Amino acid sequence: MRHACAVFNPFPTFDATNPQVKSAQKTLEIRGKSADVGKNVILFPWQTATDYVILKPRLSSALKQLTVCLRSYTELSRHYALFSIATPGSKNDNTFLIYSMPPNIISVTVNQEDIRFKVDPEVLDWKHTCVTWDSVTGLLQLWINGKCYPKRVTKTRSPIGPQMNVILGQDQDTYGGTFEAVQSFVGEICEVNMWDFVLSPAKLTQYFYFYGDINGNIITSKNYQYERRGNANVLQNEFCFSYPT
Ligand SMILES: [Ca+2]
Repeated sequence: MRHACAVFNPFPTFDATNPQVKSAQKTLEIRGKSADVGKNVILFPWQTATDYVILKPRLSSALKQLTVCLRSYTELSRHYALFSIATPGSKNDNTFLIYSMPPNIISVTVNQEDIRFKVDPEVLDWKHTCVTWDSVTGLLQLWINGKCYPKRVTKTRSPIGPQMNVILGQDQDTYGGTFEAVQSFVGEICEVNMWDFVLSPAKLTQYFYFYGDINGNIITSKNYQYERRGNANVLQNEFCFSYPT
């Protein structure tokens, strides 16, 4: 039987010549999102202590400033690690950690100093998170979905690295290890970028609203340098936003 209306599948197999993809890209351009919709999405399918991705930042000296941005999508209502940096020689190694504590707290730890931001409650949608930190002033900013939460200042002023392990999907309690399944991330992460400077408010806002040419200078989502472990998987040419929005 012939249907009166074609059923539109918003997530067809990515093919730039596919009319459905072209149509979706057109709509996205109208909505202010770039036609460059095919992204590398990292999928963490299960709660384990063995699934994670190691990112390889390009670093020659310790970080005096940093910005980390990423998008995430999860059903988790328990605590989970979004982004974990550990450096050698420390026991409980939260050198830099973005740790979500649903429904409305995000902990950002810098050099073991835990700063808790009160945030809007989590909803079941893609979430854009950016954190910036300046070691000279201690200024710490958390941006979620283009909203800057009240700025904080850390007591710690020690630059980070340059030797470091950057891990997605788990919280490092030691350098490169000692994970707990109950703190693991389950869901999707994409557009992970990191800079060795503090991005301007204009750039941070732009990167939330537009899915264009984002290219972190020490970690870039354009071309991840990574190793994956366990069942964590990198899917090519996926969407990393809900459709339609
Ligand atoms: Ca832990």
